[in-house]
Amino acid sequence: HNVEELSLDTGVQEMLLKAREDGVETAFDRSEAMGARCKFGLLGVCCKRCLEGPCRIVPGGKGPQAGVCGATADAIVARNFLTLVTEGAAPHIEHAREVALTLLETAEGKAPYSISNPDKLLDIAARLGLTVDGREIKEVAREVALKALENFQQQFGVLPWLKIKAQPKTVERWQSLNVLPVNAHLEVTNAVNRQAMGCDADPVNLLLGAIRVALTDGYAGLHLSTDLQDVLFGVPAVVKSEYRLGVIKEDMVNISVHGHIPMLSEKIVEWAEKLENEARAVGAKGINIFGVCCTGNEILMRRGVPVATNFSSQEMPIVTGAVEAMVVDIQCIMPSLPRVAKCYHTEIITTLPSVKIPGATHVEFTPENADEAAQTIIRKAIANFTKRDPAKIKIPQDKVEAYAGFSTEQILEALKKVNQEDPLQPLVENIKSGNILGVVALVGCTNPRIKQDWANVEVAKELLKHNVLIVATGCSAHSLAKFSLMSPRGLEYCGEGLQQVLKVIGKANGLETLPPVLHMGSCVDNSRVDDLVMTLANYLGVEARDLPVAGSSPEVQSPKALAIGSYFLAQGIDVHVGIQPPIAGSELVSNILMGDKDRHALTMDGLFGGKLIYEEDPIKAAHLILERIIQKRKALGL
Ligand code: BF8
Repeated sequence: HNVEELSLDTGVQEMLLKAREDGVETAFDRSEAMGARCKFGLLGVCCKRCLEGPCRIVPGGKGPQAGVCGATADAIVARNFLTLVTEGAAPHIEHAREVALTLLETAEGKAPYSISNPDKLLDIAARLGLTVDGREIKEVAREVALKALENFQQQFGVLPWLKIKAQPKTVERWQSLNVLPVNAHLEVTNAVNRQAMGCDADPVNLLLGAIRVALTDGYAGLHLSTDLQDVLFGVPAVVKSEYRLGVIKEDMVNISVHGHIPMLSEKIVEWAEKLENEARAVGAKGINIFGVCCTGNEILMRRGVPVATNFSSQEMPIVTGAVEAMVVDIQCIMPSLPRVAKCYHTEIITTLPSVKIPGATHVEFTPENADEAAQTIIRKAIANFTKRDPAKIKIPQDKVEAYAGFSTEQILEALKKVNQEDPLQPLVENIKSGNILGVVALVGCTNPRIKQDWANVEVAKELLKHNVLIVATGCSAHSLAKFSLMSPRGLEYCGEGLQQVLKVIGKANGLETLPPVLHMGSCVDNSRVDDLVMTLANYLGVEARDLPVAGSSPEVQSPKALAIGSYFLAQGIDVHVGIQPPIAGSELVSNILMGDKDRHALTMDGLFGGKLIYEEDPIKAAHLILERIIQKRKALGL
């Protein structure tokens, strides 16, 4: 393929050409070499849970219609879907547990972090029913951390974080369908257990099981991570930064942070400042930290650190020949990184015991040794600066400006500048009048199966044209930022009504305009999207499922995105995916997940109020989303 067909990002195109010249294989090459994907896998009808098989069902009745054990296509597809959602939820749950432990160790003085946002801590403590008056902040932090850890321990009752966040009426519905989670470890074990050979074979029960895991993901994964990270590192507020490979600087020690956990990246940023002198001593002008993937989002949102690139092109910073170290923690890290780095002087540094890669250096990171680990990593990078091969250096010049930092708290602050007493009133009035037709969260990944950034950007532009306000997270947010949708320049893509609203709110805040896409953070920060939806729903006295809102993940690759999507479905929010989910091998499962409640007896739409929409064409997808938004508006009498 021509590089123009592989990515919309010109810097990535340039580096793909360089990789070819340097003899480096990339994810884009491997995707092409993989050829057409396995049909059975795409349909979800392959089962390899035991040693009787692997079995596969041939669609259309022309071969085996059940596995050796008798499992039908419906059971196999539903079980595989549950597997994906579980594999998506577990990483978020582990992430949240690590943050809770870090908060505990911080409160006990064992880890070198501080409580950056006592207000948020006190708010959470109050919601949890803890006594806060007259108590030391560290004492409250310790109790909140212990309460957070109950999300992984309690044997009875409902997940504590769900209880403090969800709407009572929605909780009743979940209760009646028996999908309320008890604790995160129990739910993951239970989900793995029911998928096991000879266990749950009822497709409906299995799909409800997926919803139960998705709710666990939402509350014990996403919400818990964001809340406690905000307590430790601060609630994001508007920042201006830069995007694209042009943020890599030729005359500096370049360190890329890649992965998901801010405990590590925050420390790297902190120590990079402190060790600038050592970088100067080897002839560099200083230390330049830049982000890749979601940890990039975390330090962008809170520190304004620039972002080089997103998932599919994570190998490209190395190809510039100017990156001294790529530090990784967990999730979405391609095992190919050390192989690419071998052609250059870049050192790939893994940091956690559960994510090691052959060819990488391992510097073990724990909350307690965070300062030492960060210093070791930065000193390794500084030492690598002198090993550069000038003949191999080529950095794309493109970079663009972007605004980020739109936590729910920040959005409310911005709205207060328009109406101090009743900040939501202007937003709601504009939704009622149609100046804002609805709100869509553009979330999820990029995927080497399709042209990088293209579908994310096209869906967004089409929605903006129809006056849909967009919030974004994850790698999808990176796509939109790279194409100026997070800067005032993005205004030209918006319909008139939306333009007006963005300008009014922007002016009240001393800006020319708000950007048309509001960056809400990393993938765990889809909790912020949920917070925003809850704030609106509670203000209007309706449920989330009644609002003209939707989620869209045009370039999804990770099961994590499917877990998050299922969490939105459970809330009654429609979710679009632009890559075929592996469910087409069962009509029953497809109808339950994607069908309309008026046409099928049993659907997510009927049970919860939201459905899965699969459409690869971004323009058609945008219109399917718009149709549903208009339906929801009508039901609200708008
Ligand atoms: O958690 S968007 S490719 S980096 S899975 Fe991964 Fe997808 Fe990026 Fe962040 Ni989210």
